[in-house]
Amino acid sequence: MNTQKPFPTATSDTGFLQEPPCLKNQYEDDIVFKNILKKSLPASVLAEIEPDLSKFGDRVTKDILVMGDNVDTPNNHPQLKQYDAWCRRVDEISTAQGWKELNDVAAEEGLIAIAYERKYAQYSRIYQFAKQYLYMPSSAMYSCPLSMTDGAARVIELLGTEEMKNTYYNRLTSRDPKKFWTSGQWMTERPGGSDVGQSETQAELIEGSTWSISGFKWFSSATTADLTMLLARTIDPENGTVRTGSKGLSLYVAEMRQPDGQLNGVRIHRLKNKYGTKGLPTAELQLNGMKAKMLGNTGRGVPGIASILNITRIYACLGVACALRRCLAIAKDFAYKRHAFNNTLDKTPLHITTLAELELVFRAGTQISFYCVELLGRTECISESKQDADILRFLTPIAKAYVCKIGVNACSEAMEALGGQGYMEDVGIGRQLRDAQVNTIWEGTTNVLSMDVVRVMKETKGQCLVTFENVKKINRSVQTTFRLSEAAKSVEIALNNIKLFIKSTTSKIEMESNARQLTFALGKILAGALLIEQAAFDVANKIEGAEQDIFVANRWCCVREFTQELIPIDTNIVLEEAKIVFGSTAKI
Ligand code: MFK
Repeated sequence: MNTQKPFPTATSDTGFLQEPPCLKNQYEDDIVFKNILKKSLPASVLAEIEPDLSKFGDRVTKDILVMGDNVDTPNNHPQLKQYDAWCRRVDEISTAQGWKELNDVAAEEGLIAIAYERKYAQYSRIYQFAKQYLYMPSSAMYSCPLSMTDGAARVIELLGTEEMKNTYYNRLTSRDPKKFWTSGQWMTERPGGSDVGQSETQAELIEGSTWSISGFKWFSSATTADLTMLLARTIDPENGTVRTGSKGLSLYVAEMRQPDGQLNGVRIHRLKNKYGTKGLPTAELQLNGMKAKMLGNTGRGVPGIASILNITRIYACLGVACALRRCLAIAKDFAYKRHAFNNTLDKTPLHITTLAELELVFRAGTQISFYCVELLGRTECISESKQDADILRFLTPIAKAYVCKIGVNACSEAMEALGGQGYMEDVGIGRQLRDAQVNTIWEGTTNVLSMDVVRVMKETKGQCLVTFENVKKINRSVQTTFRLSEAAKSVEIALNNIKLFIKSTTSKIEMESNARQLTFALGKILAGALLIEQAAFDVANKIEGAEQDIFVANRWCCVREFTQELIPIDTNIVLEEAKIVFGSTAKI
């Protein structure tokens, strides 16, 4: 008979009988991330930036995490004061002290500046996003204004006047917190956020190059930003008419406040009550005569703002990958400490199998994210990189749609790995999950992005799939690595399946009904190729973690579902069934 001494009496002072998980240095503790950097950066660049990354990896577990916690404390959530005591309209948003501090940290640490100083040419983007990767999970969504600031800086660099570059661009890319400005991006209106062509806001030329903008913006994230990029329907100064649809929209830039500190024709209608991203002020705005300047040409607003979108979409993709990394850091440390059923969880087969599956998702998502970042850097810094730009155009919607979708589900699983403790707010997973969820939605939902993938395929007459020739190249280069050849073969088979599907799908309705499956299949294949490439690189360079990476690549690519990922739905049957279940008699 097993016996033991009676337990001491549990009281409210004894606490949960569990050593809490702890966060280690988020750079030093993350071999996956370190190996991606080794693969994507010249050794000399990595050697130069590594001390900064290590220092920052420590900071994000200390003072920066405290700032993020401060932002996420319910009493500190943004508040809107619309009137002062004398019933004068003031429309002031108050934010947490941590929110202001996170802004200053972002400037000082060069979270935007690094990309535009271009000290390391195309590799500057990797350095910058490496710091974003560390910052995001601790920043309580300050990464949202930063992502739009980054996109705004790029758009001004591409389309701005000299004056805009000397003023706005310099501020957006400054390292001095006193000079540093952030930018919002206002696109979504009452008719919706996806079908931008229905926008109602209008712009009228009032004098010189100054426009007056009026309308209603339904979602303005980062309402406390200093600047904003917005779409509006241009009233033709010659005949006073407007063009309907998205071709009637132009891109404008406006300062949030006038030189006297008053809001620039903006009324804050109300703050949004969101599911997550609680510390981030998102508002509905009434614009009445907001003074603005046009950026780019009349009627080219959508392609103009797309330069911002293509950057914020990469932030969304990486944002989910690093949120998952944070969840896993907590869940894995917990697994070593938590005793249950006579063992610690790390010795429980089902527990470690579950966490290992999540680790695969994290590695896949991080590989895809940094591949996009690498392409972004090349596109910006290498003048002949038209091919990289085309690849990036095709991969960005795939990356965001796929990584956000698999990553959010994985964050939810990671929460479960801590049982009831995982569901507790202060443990740190709840915030990651809630905030990660927005990334599947904002800047293009999964379905909108899947339709974008189909659109690019159509526009390029399938040429964009040449992108995936790169995947083949990656694979061919590792055929010699015996232990990866099966995985490489799997990738080829899956890719051929996709090509067959595209060739045999001639009807628009069939292609659209399968757009999600197609996008996810492309994402999965891309991840497979990148995981193989990483493993091959590690083996060739005798890098710590090579053995693990070989297992990861094989586990990702050599399962039956991988080659069968794209199982097209039979449109006729599915649509008919869906209509019956939905109760629709509409002709589709
Ligand atoms: C973080 C806190 C969040 C708080 C809560 C937030 C909740 C959500 C708030 C939001 O609503 S976020 C905003 C979400 N909206 C979007 O992200 C837009 C999604 N819709 C799309 O992306 C549509 O595909 C698009 C608006 C672009 C469709 O517009 P059009 O005009 O019907 O499409 P069209 O004709 O294909 O594209 C017009 C031009 O833009 C074309 O160029 P050309 O005129 O030269 O032919 C396209 O090639 C170009 N274009 C479109 N997308 C592009 C692009 N160019 C480069 N990159 C892209 N991604």
